[in-house]
Order: sequence, then structure tokens, then C-alpha cells
Amino acid sequence: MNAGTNKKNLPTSPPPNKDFAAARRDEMLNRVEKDYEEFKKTRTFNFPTWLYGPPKGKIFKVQVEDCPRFGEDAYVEFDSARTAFLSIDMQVDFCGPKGYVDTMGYDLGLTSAPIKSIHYVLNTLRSGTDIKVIHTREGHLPDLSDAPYNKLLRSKIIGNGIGIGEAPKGGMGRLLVRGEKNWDIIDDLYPVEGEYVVDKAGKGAFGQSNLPLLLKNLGITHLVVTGITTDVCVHTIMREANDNGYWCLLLKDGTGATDYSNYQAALRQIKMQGGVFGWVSESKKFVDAVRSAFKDQ
Ligand code: C5J
Repeated sequence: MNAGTNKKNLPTSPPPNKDFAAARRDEMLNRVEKDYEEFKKTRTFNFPTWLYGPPKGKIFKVQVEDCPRFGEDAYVEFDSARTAFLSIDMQVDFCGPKGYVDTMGYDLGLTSAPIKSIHYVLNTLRSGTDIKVIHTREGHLPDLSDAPYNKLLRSKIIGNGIGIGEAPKGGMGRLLVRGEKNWDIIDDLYPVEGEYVVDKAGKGAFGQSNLPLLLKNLGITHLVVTGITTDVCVHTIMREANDNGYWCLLLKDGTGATDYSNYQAALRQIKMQGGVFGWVSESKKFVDAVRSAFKDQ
């Protein structure tokens, strides 16, 4: 038997990373304690430089609603160089005529409602900021090899015989199929050079796309989220991102759902439990904060 081991030849002293884990836990809890005291004074979720390092861009602060409790406001701080703006699935299929949502019979007024606000934010971000812009598109390969059977069947039933992979009469192509005109992003919000486009086969983006790799490689810590639909793809991505440690802010006028009460419920769900999936604000508050940080440029 070697020194420091027992009969089974297992080490008798704790391995060094047990000390490391305890030290890290203590540091984390001390930081939480300190930032909790700070929050009580400033009502601000400061950008944690102890965690991410010094800011690489401009720091700006956005007012958020119903946080920590309904009826209360707080602020979230962003480092522009570590922030990505997400425009989720602003495709003809979700907000244009003869697309997937229209074929299912929903009111396009609800899903096209956020176009104006997203456009307004994009204009600001495109005028000389270092905030990254990422567009996503939901869609399947033309051979449908990445489309689950139950998704296809359900869409055919709700579409009265026209489902994903099929082309409605008078439309622009096969529903939710990559490469079709209806699958692409609407002209008003079309990506410009220097922006990123992520294709995903599902509602989420952390399992079926390269979004996680992109965020990691770009050094992103904070996400500003817009797009459609609030209760499906937007919520799924926000939940995934939140679980992966990203700080997520949803702009409520920059999103819409096929059902207005679902939209309202989706916002409430984000804000419950002190912000269980992140924070909610609006485009003007975000744009004003960005503009004031970049006013000298
Ligand atoms: C849906 C999405 N609603 N982009 N997709 O099927 O929310």
C-alpha cells in the first residue's frame, strides 16, 4: 500500500480540485452577497467584470419592468461588445401571406406587429455600434430528413391538408423548407453585410444550430431578444440561453405570437420568480440607452 492510499488503493486525502470547488463556491456566494447589497442600493444588475473581465465596448444600462416583483422596475447593465441582438424567425412563413402561419389560419396582424420595432432597433445598431446582430430562420432540408414526423403530421392537420414541406396554392414555395422564398427573412428586416444568420431545424437553437458556437466565439454574454413567435421559438431560445448562463432581455414590442393571450402569458412567465428566464423591456428604452452610450461616435 502506498502512502496516502487505503486498501483499495484509493487516495485518502481530498483531491486538490475539491479545495478548488469549495473556494470557487465561496467566492461565488460572496459575490452574490456583495451584489445583492449593491442591488438594494442601485436596483441594477451590474455587468460582472469579476466574471467576464473589464468591458470591451461601451457600458449601457436598460430599464426593465416588473423586477424583482410585479410593479417594480430595475436596470440591467450591458457591455456593447459582449451583446448580441437576436431577431428570431422574422420569415415570410411566420408573418407573411401564404406562409406557414397564414396557412394554419392565424391572424398575421399579430405576428407582423413587431416588424416596426425590430426595424427601429436595427437602424440604431447598424449606425456604428459594436453590438452583434444575429438573425435566425426555422426550416427543414428539402428532403425533410431533419423534420420529425409528428411535426409534419400535425402541421398538415391544422393546415387543412397543406403542411410543412408542401406548397400552398398561390404561395411562394414549400412551407418551412430551406431555400424557398417563404422560408427566408422578410425584405423589411433582411440581414445586411456583417450580420449573422443562423439556420435551425427546430424551435430552439441550442440543439439544432450553430448558435451556441457563434455566441462563444464572439464572446457574447448578454442577449437582446426579439422576433416571433413569443410563446414558441422566442421562448424556447430564451429558456435555452438562460440555462446556458446568458443574460437575456426581451423587447416586448419586438415580439408577437399567433395568439395575443399567449403573448401576454409568455411575457409574464419570463418575469415571474424575479425574472426566471431573464428580463423584459421595450425597444425605445433599449435604443435610448444604446444611443446615449454611442452619442460621441
Ligand atoms: C413556430 C416559431 N411558432 N418561430 N415557430 O412554429 O415560433
